[in-house]
Amino acid sequence: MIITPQRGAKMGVEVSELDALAAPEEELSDLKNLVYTSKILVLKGQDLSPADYVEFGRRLGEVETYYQPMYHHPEHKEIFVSSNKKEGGMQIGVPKTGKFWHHDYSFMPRPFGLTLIYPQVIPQGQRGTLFIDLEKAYEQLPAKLRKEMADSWVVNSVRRYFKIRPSDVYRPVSEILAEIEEETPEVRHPAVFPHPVTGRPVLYISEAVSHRLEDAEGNPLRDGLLTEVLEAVGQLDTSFTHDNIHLQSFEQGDLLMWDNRSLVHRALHTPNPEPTVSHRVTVHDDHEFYPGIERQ
Ligand code: 7UC
Ligand code: FE
Repeated sequence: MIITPQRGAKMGVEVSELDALAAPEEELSDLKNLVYTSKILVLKGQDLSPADYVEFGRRLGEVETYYQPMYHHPEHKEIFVSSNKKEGGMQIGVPKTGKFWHHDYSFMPRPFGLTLIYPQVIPQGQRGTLFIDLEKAYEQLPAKLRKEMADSWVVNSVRRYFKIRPSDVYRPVSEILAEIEEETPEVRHPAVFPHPVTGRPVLYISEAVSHRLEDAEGNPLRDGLLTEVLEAVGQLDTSFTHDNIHLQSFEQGDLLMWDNRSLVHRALHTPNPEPTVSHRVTVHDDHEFYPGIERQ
C-alpha cells in the first residue's frame, strides 16, 4: 500500500497498490486509521466485481443494507445503486441521489462510520463529489457559535429528500408523508460529539436532514442558530466557492472511502443525459458512532 497526499487538495490521500481482498488484516486496520485522519481515501486501480466489493466492505466491518429496496443492486442488496442508465429498458437503482449536503443515514437511529463509493460509469462532463470537513469547520467556527453549539442536540429527518417511488404514483401526498413519518420517524443526535478515533469534536448537522436544534432537555435553541452555523461552515453556499468546500473528482478504477462522521457530502450530477452509474457500500466500523449511542 502506497500513500500519497492529493496535491493541492484540502483533504484526502491516494492509496495505490492495495489488494482489497488479499491485503493482510494489519494493512486494513492501517487503512481504517488513515481514513479518520485523512478523511477521504482514493483507492486507485481497483477492479472488483460487485461480489468482491461487498466482500471488501465486510472486511472493513458490518455492512449496512439501505432500508429502501428501490436502491438495491439486483444481485447484491448490500450495494446502493445511483444510476440514470436504463438496462434492458429497466431502471436499476435511483437517479440523482444525494444532490444536497448530508451525512449518509444521519436520519436513522444508528448511522455508520464509513461510506464507500465505487463509480462504475463516469460521465465526461461534471463529475465528482463535494465535501466539507465538519471536524475542521467546528474548530474554525467563531467562538460564540461554537459555545452555543457545544452541548446541543439536532433533530433529523429524511422527509425533505425522500424520493417518490414509481409505486407512489397516484397516491395522495398526505398518505406518503404519513408513511415517511411512520417508517423513518425523526431522530435526535448530539449536534457535536467527540470523534471516537481522533478525539476531536465533530459538528454533526446538515442542510438536507437537520431540522432543529435543542438543548439536552429538548427545549428549542434560539431561532436562526441552525441557519447561522450551516452558513458559517459552507453548507448554504450555492456557488460552492466557500473555503471549506473540497471537490473530489475520480477516474475509472478509483474507489472512494470516507469518514461519514466528520464529512458532509453532496453529489454533483451531470445536467445532460450522459450515463452515470455509481455503487455504494456502507459500513459500521469498530467504534460506537458517538459515545453512548447504543444505550440511547
Ligand atoms: O436518494 C437519495 O439521495 C438517498 C438519500 C435520501 N439518503 C442517502 C443516505 O444514506 O442518507
Ligand atoms: Fe450520500
